Amino acid sequence: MSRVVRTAAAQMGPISRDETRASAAERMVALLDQAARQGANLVVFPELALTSFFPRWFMPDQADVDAFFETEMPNAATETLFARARALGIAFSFGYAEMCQHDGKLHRYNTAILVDGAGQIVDRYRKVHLPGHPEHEPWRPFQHLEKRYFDPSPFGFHAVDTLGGKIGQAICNDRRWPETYRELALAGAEMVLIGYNTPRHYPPAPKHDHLQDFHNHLSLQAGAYANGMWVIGVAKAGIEEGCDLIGGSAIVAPTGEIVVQAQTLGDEIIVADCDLDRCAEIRANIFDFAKHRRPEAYTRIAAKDAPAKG
Ligand code: CDV
Repeated sequence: MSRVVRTAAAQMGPISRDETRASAAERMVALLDQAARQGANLVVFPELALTSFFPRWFMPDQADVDAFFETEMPNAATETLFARARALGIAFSFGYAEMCQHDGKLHRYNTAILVDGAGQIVDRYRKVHLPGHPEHEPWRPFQHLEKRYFDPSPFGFHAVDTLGGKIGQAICNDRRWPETYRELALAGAEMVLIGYNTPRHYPPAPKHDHLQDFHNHLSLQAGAYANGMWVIGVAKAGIEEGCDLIGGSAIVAPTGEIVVQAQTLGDEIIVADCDLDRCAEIRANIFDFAKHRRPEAYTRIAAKDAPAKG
């Protein structure tokens, strides 16, 4: 049986601070329709797809922060998106700021969900690697307060059975960490969906600004190749509230090759036929984990102590 997932990466252009969730969701429906016309079975949207990337603003009043969070999903703003995808039988994923209760406490996560073609949420991933800083740093041209506004996920990485294979998710900064892909590969993932919001300017190391697109593809391609899996990288791109976000959304094959890449910094669909059986090209050869992996030599990887300096 064929295990080809016709996958659309649905890059989104900027979302302004005053754009409503309903308007963002309408744009997502338009992209979904476009992907459906191209025969897609899966549509992948970016990180925090319903709102502007709000961690760029210091908001002393928690109520202003909480206004960017969703307490249920689907909700009034996204109901049409869920309904349209279900009518078309298309699976989709997107990121949003999630406020929820567990362990008797209130939590705020940077979350991505995967919804199957029947409209069921089959995976909910919370971002593990939260970049940035917890306190207001006025010297920066813009803030990156993910460490202040979100809890780091205690749930780790996982892969779910859907679309005829095993699919995993990660979010933005996670894609730079080799551990993300290896954990997902060990969980069996054959495809990883990764939305991102990446400013071109990185205030603590501005000399790397010209490398942002390179580092994006380097990470996605290395992760795909070293683990023999499909990686779908999807940007929110363009000038968002004065902040320049890179594009470069890409569908990367298990060989590490970019199969298709976005050409704009706006709302744009790119589509590729992702044959999950192609994972074996790498997994049955150079990265045959069972034959060649040496976990006994990797004990520092999961140790909690800080690594030796120098
Ligand atoms: N949304 C992100 O996680 N952005 C980070 C920035 C801060 C570097 C990223 O890794 O792209």
